[in-house]
Amino acid sequence: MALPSLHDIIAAIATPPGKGAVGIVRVSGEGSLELVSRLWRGKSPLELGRNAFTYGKIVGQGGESLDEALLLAFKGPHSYTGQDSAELHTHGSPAVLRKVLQTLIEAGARPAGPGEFTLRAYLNGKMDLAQAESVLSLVESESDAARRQALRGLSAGLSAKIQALSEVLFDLLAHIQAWLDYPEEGVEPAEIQVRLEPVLGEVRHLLATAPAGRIAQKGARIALVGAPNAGKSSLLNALLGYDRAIVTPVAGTTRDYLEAPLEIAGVPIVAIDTAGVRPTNDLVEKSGVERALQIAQEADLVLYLADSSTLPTEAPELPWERTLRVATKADLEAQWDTGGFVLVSSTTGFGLDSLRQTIHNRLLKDAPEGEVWITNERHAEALARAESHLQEALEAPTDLAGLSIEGALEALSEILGKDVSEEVIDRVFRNFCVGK
Ligand SMILES: Nc1nc2c(ncn2[C@@H]2O[C@H](COP(=O)(O)OP(=O)(O)O)[C@@H](O)[C@H]2O)c(=O)[nH]1
Ligand SMILES: [Mg+2]
Repeated sequence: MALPSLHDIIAAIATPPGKGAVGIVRVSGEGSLELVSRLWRGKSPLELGRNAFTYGKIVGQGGESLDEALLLAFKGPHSYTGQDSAELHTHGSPAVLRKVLQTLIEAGARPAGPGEFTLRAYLNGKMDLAQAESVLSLVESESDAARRQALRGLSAGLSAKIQALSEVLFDLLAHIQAWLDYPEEGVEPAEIQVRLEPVLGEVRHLLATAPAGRIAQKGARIALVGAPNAGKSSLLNALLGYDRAIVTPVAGTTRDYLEAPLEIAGVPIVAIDTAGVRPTNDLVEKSGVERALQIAQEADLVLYLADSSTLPTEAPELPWERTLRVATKADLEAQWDTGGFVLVSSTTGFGLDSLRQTIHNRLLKDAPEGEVWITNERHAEALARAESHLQEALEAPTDLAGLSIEGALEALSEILGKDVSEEVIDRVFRNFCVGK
């Protein structure tokens, strides 16, 4: 498979389908400003300053006026793609945008593939692969946490970290080589360990943020589990702010499960209300209970709800390391010691904010605010490989440690997109939208 050529002029509608106040058509490639100038009535983009805009008319090949527009001209290499580029900001009509795109194509441009502008930016060295992936994450971010992380990645937060780690490793390699060549002058092997350990520590620290990064990017599934009448459906409704689930004093009301999307402290959540867990011979209820326990096993976080106003029931088998204990009905008199539980009342709203905060902290617990997180599977996979190579290097005799360090360096450089195969590049950009 070959990557698309860098040498032709690409064009695409950059704004989403549908009507809007403004629509944008992007063009990039050597000769793109000349091409646009032939379809432009107004100050020529060739006579504009480096990054400048002007107002005028877009005309068809026959001179027919297509729309009044703003023309933004970027002289390469000072552009997003690194090549001459232009943006036409037209009225946001699908008919106008299609016509302008078609006219550009008739004049010699070709339709851009998904992410091809960003692909050019990467291939022209305007950004590394991790930054390009952050562009995609930013476009796709649906939560505030995801947006912040994507922006951090775009401004090379992760890249700088990877670069710094790689430099330490390169330095170490040089020292090991020196030691192999002149053992009497080089560093002691013990010193190599001392310098490797912090690198491994950093890699592990980064890797530990991956679950939180995935949750920030894709959201989390939270299961509400507990005995019948524990207040699961009431809590779901209270968190949602409207009555989604049926609430009754009759135990066993919720027999199937029910999913509802919400946002907790900037993280997209799917909350799952489940059937109350208790021993039963009712066939429907029994499969509801089984399903509830299954959902708990698969959830990112489980809320185990227990009614504080009645005598405690036996807790079911739950993934306790991912479970938060919640005592419900705090407005009633407690019948047991609720220490270690988050105390809430869905009736009065007591404790809901603190529950939200606790959920947020649990979901993102290994990802400190203000630091770089791993939000991308490809990065997590490469870091995991770097980790095992570094572990190997620590355990290997000095003359062999170099090989493992080289392995780690290779894995790290893949994150930045150095020496990656066209397949990898293709896979990254395939997920982009056209026009980005
Ligand atoms: N006083 C009080 N009653 C509650 C509270 N939450 C739920 N209930 C009541 O407890 C009963 C069972 O609630 P429900 O949400 O259906 O429990 P589920 O079976 O776990 O889904 C209903 O009668 C609710 O009105 C609460 O915070 N305070
Ligand atoms: Mg219920």
